[in-house]
Amino acid sequence: MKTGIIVADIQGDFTELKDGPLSVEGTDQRFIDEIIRNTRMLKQAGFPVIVTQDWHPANHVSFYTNHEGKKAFETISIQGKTQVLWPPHCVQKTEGAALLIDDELFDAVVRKGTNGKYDSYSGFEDDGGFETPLNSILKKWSITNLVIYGVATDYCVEATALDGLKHGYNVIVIKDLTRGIDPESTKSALAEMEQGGVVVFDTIDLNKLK
Ligand code: VGL
Ligand code: ZN
Repeated sequence: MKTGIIVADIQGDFTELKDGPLSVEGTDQRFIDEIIRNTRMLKQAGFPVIVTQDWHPANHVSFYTNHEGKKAFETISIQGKTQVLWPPHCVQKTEGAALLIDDELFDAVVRKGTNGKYDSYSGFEDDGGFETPLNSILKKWSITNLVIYGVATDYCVEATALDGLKHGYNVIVIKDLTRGIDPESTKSALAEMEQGGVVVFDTIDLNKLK
């Protein structure tokens, strides 16, 4: 059994701290400091750390600005799937897409949502079924257990956690180190994860990790 840490989308555009266009409630300085403190602790304890990074081209399908007459947070259907139309965010190479975690605190970055045609909440694969390098990195490092936290609980964290189960990993989500976009869907995301077999802890207890 070997545990790997996945820190989801800690980027300025998702935070109140940086006044991001898609800022998630509760992502203030204190929250980011807690993310950094815990990530440093886990890294120092010897766990490999992988961060995901939402990384969209400017013409990305999920931006409402790329759909005439649509407003932010309206939904459309793409190939039978509901797509939320977001304010433009995490555009490749922009300041808002940058990670708020120092390079020395992680071992790999997995970028997602890089194909303009597909959204990708999961760190494993996008809505078109194209895989990121995440699974092969985890396999290469013989990781069997995942600890996931970051933003957003109801999108990236949930999708990555459920995909982790699907790929055969044991998955733990740390509730106090996640923040969600919508209170209702955040609540149901936590319930769905637990029903699916994700273990939800409030905080990190090093004694419970292997
Ligand atoms: C995400 C909204 C838009 C996420 C990405 O990964 O949580 N949420 N893009
Ligand atoms: Zn996105």
